[in-house]
Amino acid sequence: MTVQADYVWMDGRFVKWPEAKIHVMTHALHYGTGVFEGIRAYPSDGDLLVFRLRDHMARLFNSATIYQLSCDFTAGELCDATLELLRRNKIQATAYIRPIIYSSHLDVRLDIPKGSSSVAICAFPMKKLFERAGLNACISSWRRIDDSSTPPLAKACGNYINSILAKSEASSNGFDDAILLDRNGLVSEGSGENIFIVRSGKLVTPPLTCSILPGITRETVMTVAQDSGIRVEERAVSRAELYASDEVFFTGTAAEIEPILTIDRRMISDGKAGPVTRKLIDLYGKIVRGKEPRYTHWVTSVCNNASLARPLETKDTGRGKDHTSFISNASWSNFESDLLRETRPQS
Ligand code: PY5
Repeated sequence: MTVQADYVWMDGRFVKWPEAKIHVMTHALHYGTGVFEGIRAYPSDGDLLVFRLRDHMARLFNSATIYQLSCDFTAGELCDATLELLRRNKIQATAYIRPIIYSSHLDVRLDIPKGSSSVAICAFPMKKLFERAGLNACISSWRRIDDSSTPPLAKACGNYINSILAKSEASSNGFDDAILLDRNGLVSEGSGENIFIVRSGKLVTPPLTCSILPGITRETVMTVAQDSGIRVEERAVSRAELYASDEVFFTGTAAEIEPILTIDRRMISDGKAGPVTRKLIDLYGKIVRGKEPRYTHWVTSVCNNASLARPLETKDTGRGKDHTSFISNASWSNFESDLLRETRPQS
């Protein structure tokens, strides 16, 4: 699969796709010094709707802060640039959007000098991530990176070397994707997706302390499930518990909600997508297309340049009061209490 469109937005300019190039000595190419986002847009009633655009840009700035990467544009300006790029590329099909802030200086030194980063946005048509509906997954022999080395909380380019080791191993062994365990052997996430299990009608997902990316689809599913009366629990999940779950699914912007039918060749329940997963897939499909009135604040219209529910503010920095709205309050407080537990001296 190669992707393509007419224009790429680079540091404030619209550049023709074949001319959107960088030098081979670019720091980010050698050292992975960049942070990025994956965002989707869906066609709906002659319009194109971008899903949780502001939340993705907020996470981008959060990741940039962790690596001290500067950006000459505000989150609001990047949102506006994304909408204009989608219009210029005349995209009418399901699309994927890739903003990236990266260290663009040409040097071998490992530090990132102030003002030496660039920002670009690509937007192109992209259908499903997985060819198959319902996945055969395996537990990776590679462990997930963790907060003490390269924090998974940041969506940093370099982190993906870990995902790529896991995904390549899974593919070469005939699986669709890998599930990584964290340094303690607990379930963390997929190579590019968060993971949920269903037990007795309740949703369970690993907490932020299990080395996960705080996924925006994860937060969406948790909110929507709770609003629909499904109980959601964030807690550690063991490898064996995965095998014995009623249902297992991945969530991610690119993957959307994807059922996992087997893990390490063990069938999950009857080997078909379960009722909770199917219900969430159905709801998610409506929400991203602006068909669920309760969640229209999550979609931004490309035609009208605004959220269906409230106008887009263009002058925020991405670090405003709601800059962590992509992480639920419950996730943050679980994260904080787990951290306290970990750092408290053992009696
Ligand atoms: N975990 C990892 C390691 C991810 O890369 C992703 C997203 C997620 C979880 C899910 O996060 P979100 O729901 O916010 O998308 N992965 C990218 C994506 O666009 C890249 C996949 C190829 O889905």
